[in-house]
Amino acid sequence: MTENTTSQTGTPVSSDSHSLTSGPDGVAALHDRYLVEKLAQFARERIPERIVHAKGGGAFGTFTVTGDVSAYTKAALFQPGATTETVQRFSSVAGEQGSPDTWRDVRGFSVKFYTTEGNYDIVGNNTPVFFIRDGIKFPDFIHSQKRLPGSGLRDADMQWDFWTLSPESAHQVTYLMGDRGLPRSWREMPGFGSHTYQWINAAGERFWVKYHFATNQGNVQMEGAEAELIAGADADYYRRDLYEAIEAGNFPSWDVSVQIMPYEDAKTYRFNPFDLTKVWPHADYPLIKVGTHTLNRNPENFFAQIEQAAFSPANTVPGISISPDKMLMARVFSYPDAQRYRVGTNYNEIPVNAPIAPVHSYTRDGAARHGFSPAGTPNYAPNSFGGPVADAAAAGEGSWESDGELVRTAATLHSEDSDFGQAGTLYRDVFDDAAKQRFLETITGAVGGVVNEGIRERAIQYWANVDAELGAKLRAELSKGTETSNESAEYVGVAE
Ligand code: HDE
Repeated sequence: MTENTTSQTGTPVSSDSHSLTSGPDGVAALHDRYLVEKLAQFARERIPERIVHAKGGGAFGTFTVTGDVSAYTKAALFQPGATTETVQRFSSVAGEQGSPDTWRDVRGFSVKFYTTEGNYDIVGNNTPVFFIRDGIKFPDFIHSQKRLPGSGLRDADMQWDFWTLSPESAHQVTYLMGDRGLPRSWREMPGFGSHTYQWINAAGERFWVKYHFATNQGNVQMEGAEAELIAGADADYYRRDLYEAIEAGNFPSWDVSVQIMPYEDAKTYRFNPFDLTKVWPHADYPLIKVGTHTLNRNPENFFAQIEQAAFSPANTVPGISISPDKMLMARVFSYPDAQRYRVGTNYNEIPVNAPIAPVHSYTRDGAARHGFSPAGTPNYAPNSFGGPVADAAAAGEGSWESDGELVRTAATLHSEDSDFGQAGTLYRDVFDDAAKQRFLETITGAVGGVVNEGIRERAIQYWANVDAELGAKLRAELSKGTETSNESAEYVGVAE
């Protein structure tokens, strides 16, 4: 039997086609409360899009532990044989909500684990490093990658100005301009926790850890020209690919591994292990397999379950903590702050964000509050009436030594730290000859879009610092470009 339409308060309504008017050709009545409700609700359908990672898609899944890392963490979700339900969101960073999926960009890789000890989120990217190493630079970095305030256009000068004045970006820009900047789909790319996190085992011993998600669909990329065509033909290419694969029962999966660094090694390791612009070479810290993450269920409602999903590096569980990475510490503040604004104060009550673990909290009220404790429960702590009590042992928070003077300064350099070293290694040792050639073409196109001579010169020097020969090749390619454009300018002049 078809159900009758009702208002939001459950009252049957008489029409979804006709407003209440004074006669068939007369004025509309303000007391047509159903018309008013429909239009008022409609005008409020959108919430602010994420200031970064606005365009994305996602699905639900299951994480199954197949290895044994109990020597390094006591977290329940990583104990042998454990299975945990998850939700994952993929995204691009700079584009707006309707932007094409195949624009060259870093891709977000966020997983929320609904564990028995509370929600645990890994909010990473498809690259193991990032453009900057101090969160105070993030708003400026993002402004430079988004749009000019005047024209509303994206701008190569602004992008390269920021990057070349922030040389710590070189490693990530090498990833971005290389093949990995254009994955063929979200299914066919890896994921990384990127930062160094802390793990704590049952005996209280601490370790530093990095997460790796290796795709079981193979790492596949697309070429620049194809990506541009798809950007025009199907802006939702990645979102569609993921949805259709899961609908067809073709469930994508990733093998999850970790690199483990003993706590004391961090002090003397050749790279500062808390610098997000650096990787730990696998030869130093090999991958240890933990388990497999499989996506197996599409959202039933994109807005409720994906748009309102709120991931945060602040969501840790006993046995897992953060590290003294300045980027990570800034993120621990920023995500819940963004979500209180974007979704609302009580965003953790929305089903996609709500933990399966019971919540006993003294926070209360706020817009659209849904949950509350039984009337007799005290709403302050400490109290004498049997309210919940905090337990340092159960929380198992991480820690590290820190008793320095308050300063504003760069983090300590370790013996092999430099802005360009690992970028050069990636270019020389990881890219094969064909990849090197594609890389040169991509940076020639990107730097070729820079109009300001000083910034263009700095961009050439930036790549020369990554690899001297690469810098020379780029200079040669760009000077060819200048000749061509001069010729065509002359030609246009003649034609006129
Ligand atoms: Fe984010 N980032 N970020 N980011 N980020 C957000 O959170 C921020 C950074 C990443 O699928 C925002 O809820 C700061 C690194 C992903 O919903 C915001 C800094 C990495 C997503 C925010 C960074 C990321 C976001 C936007 C510098 C990879 C999408 C709205 C310290 C390791 C999550 C929101 C999703 C989203 C802030 C840097 C990944 C504003 C301040 C590094 C995957 O809170």
